[in-house]
Parts: sequence; structure tokens; C-alpha cells
Amino acid sequence: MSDPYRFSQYAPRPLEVIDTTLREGQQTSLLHDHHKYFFTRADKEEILRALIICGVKFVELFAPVVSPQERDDFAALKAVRDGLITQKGYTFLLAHVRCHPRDVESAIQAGADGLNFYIGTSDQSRAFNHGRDLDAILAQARPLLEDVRRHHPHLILRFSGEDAFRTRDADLFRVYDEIVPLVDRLGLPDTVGVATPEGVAARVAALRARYPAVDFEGHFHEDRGFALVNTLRAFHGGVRYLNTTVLGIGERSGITSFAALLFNLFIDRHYDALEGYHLRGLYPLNVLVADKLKMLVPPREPVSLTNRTHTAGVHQSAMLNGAAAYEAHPLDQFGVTASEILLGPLSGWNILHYFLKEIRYYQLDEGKAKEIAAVFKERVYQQAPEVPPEEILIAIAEEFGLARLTLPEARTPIVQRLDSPAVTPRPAAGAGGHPLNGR
Ligand code: HCA
Ligand code: CU
Repeated sequence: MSDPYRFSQYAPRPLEVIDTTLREGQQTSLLHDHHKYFFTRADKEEILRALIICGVKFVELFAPVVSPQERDDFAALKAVRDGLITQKGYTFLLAHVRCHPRDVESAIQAGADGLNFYIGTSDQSRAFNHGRDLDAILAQARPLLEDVRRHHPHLILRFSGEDAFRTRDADLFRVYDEIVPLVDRLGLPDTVGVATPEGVAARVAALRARYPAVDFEGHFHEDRGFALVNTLRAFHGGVRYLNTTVLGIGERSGITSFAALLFNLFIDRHYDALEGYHLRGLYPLNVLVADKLKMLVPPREPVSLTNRTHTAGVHQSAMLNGAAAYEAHPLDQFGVTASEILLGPLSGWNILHYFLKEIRYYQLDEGKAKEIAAVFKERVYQQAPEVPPEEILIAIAEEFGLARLTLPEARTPIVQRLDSPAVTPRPAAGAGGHPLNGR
């Protein structure tokens, strides 16, 4: 399926997200205990499929040299990508490579569409990572890039000075001056999360002035809580390619969340940046990845159910009169509705677990969820197509006798605008049981 001219024929959109959930995201400490938590191949295939359906055209993966597992997964993911070309167009798979011939060879052999090179350029990175000075970095990187350019002219090449925001301007320029003729993009990673929005704006302006003909790629870590705002600033400064992961997972506190980035561009009416992205798929994508990590969508994630949950009595009463009272943002357009979970015969036990637990408040552990999933998968095929899968699942949950979470009595009903767009006032709690249990 690979066509060497694809990239030269591709017209990049105003915003090209390079999603790195399957590279940077796999470096999250949540997956650190790899005996307990890891993305299986099936998980990765599901995540890639969902990213492509959400409109991502560039996906970063580890170089296959990282492990036999990653090598085999690369091939499986390529097959998923190929299977979606007719429906969704082409998605470029980019391998994250050190400036080592072995990394490069493994990626080319695996059929990567592009190579994302990186090497540390800051004092700290040079002292503690590879011990090389700038001359040695160039002596290592330049001939390798020249060689790849010569023999594989259609590969998409990117070069990042790792820890760019702790690298002096003069040092970064020194390296990029020599590399820029060889690459399609220059990376700008804030590896340790030190950058401020003002610093990003200044750096981007300086680099764009010096290298007007090349594209840039931003990658911002969350250590100070600035990943999203730095990414937005980079975009407004003219950086077309931006790295995200689903839920922002990555090393330490992670990087920019894919959904959070698109959500903010939408709220600020940068509709041109949203060309080709499927916004309603973003909450289901968040749920999917949260579920793989065996957690709920984190409350700090903007595209989350948390932002449609109203707890205080005053908030709840106001919500009965008008949702706008405490909901400023069109979260339903980002799929924050129960109906967007899209249960079906192919749903894994983890999605069923999530649906029953977070959306319907049943109490169940993973073991029960797996048992229920087995029954569900059989029964969903036996039912008439017009019976909604949710209904089948709830019936099974009831048969299993699952308890439902009960919250303390509220003086006014709790309103959750999940699957009932029209909120109608209900009798006060006490009159007809707890409203959460009555749905
Ligand atoms: C890493 C570091 C990296 C690389 C980013 C890039 C970073 O985990 O290898 O290649 O541009 O934050 O610098 O993620
Ligand atoms: Cu990173």
C-alpha cells in the first residue's frame, strides 16, 4: 500500500496533529509497571483506528528497534492504517528514532512513512545523555540524514534538538543551520516542561524568521501545567505540526491532550484549524484510552463527563431552569453524551465496564465486567437490530444483581445532562427514590 509520492501530494491542513499516544503516551508512569499495565497489540490497534477516525493524519510510533514487541506491533498497526485508507484517506506513520543507523534501518524496513530524529542539544542533555558537544552531534546526525535523504528521498524527515527550551538560541541555530536543508520539519520539544507561553512565542518567532521555508513541530510537557497553553501559543505563532496524546499521557505529567487542544481551538472559533477532525469522536476516544489505563477520564481533562456533572444544590436548581447556567461549553459536540459510547458486539469488556460504572453507576469489578461481556457478546447477536445494545447490557447487569451507587440525599434532584438533552424538572428526592437510580 505504500506509495512513495504520498507526502509530496498531500496538502497539509492548517493544523496537523502528530499524535504520539503510541510513543510518548506509552512512556506514561501509568504504564510503568508493565506487568500490570500495558497496551496490548489489540489495544494499540483500537487506539490507532480511533485516532484515524477522529481525523489524525500523522501518528508517531516507537522505532521497531525498541523491542521485538514494538517491531511486530508496527506491522500490525500498518495493517490497521492500510485497512482504513479507502474510508479515511492515508495516515502517515512516523517512527521516533535516535540518530543511530540501527534505529533508522529498523524503521525503514518496517515501512515507516517518516522518521522523527532527535538528539539532546541542551547542556544537561549533552552532559548526562550522550556526552557529545555540538560538533560531535553534527558529525553524527548530518551524514546519517544525508544518507537517508539520498537513498530514501520520499521519507518525511524531522529533526528535533531534544530539550530545545534549555538549549541556548545560538546552540540551537548552530545545529539547525546545518540540518535544515535536509529535513521537512524542525522539532521544538520542551522536554522537561520549562517553557512559558511568552518564551514559546519568542522562540517560535526567532526560528521562523531564521528558517522561513521549513515547517515546525511543537511538543510541550506539562510539568508546570503549561502544555496546552504553550501548544496554543505555538499554533498562533505559526507552528503547523503539534504533538498530542489522548488524555495528555506521557513522561511524568505528560504532554498536551489531543481533545483539549481541539476543544480550545473550537471555543476560540479557530474553525479553520479544525478542518478534517471529527470532534464528536473525541470523548469516546478519551473514554477508550482511559479504559485501557483502567481509570476514568481524569477530571482535569476538559472533554470529560466531569464538566457536565453538577453537584451543589444551587447549581442543580439552576440547571433545571437552563443548562447554560453552569455549562458554558458545547461539550455535546465533542461527544460527551452517553449515546456516543457506541456499544456493540465488538465492544471490549473494558468499554462495557466503563459504561456500567461511569455512565450507569453500577458497582462492578473487572472480573464481573468480563463475565458480563461474555454474555453480552452472545446476546447482542440474538436480539433484533432495533433493540439498543445499551438496553441489553443494562438487562444483563440487572440479572447479575449488580448494586448501584447511591449518593447522599440531595435536597433537589441531581441533574446530569448525559443522555437526556431535554431536562425536565422531577419531584424532589424522597418523593420517588433517588433520581440517579430512577433513570
Ligand atoms: C523522549 C523525549 C521527547 C522527544 C520529543 C521529540 C521530548 O521521550 O524521547 O522527539 O521531539 O520530550 O523531548 O519526547
Ligand atoms: Cu516528550
